[in-house]
Amino acid sequence: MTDLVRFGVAMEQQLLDELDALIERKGWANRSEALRDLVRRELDRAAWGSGKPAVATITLIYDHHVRELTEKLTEIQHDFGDRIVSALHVHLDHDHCLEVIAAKGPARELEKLADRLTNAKGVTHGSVAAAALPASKKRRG
Ligand code: NI
Repeated sequence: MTDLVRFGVAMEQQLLDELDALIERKGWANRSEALRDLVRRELDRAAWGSGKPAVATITLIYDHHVRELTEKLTEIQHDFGDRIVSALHVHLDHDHCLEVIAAKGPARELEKLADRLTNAKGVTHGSVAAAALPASKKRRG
């Protein structure tokens, strides 16, 4: 773990009580761990839509009988071919497919990719989990 820096936080008693209740529910070890997680989550949210490096998984459920939908989803993925790391396709039942796509690149581009896929007509479920790509000490340039 990298060096930790201590700092003081002031907040209203009621807000602190709510934070402690949340910590209990979510299973964080302590307030510091909770604040670190919450700050990271907010940084991920802020990075989304920026040019910063990010990773994302895009989950889709769709009815493959919808006319030209499968072709459309494939075409979108080819447009972003160099951003897609891996894709998993599961034939859920006679009608439905589940697709999980892992992508890496500038957050703004991943957002575009996710929007196009999840908004495609016939996609019944679309969700995205995104995170700012953690800085790597080994990465150059
Ligand atoms: Ni399928």
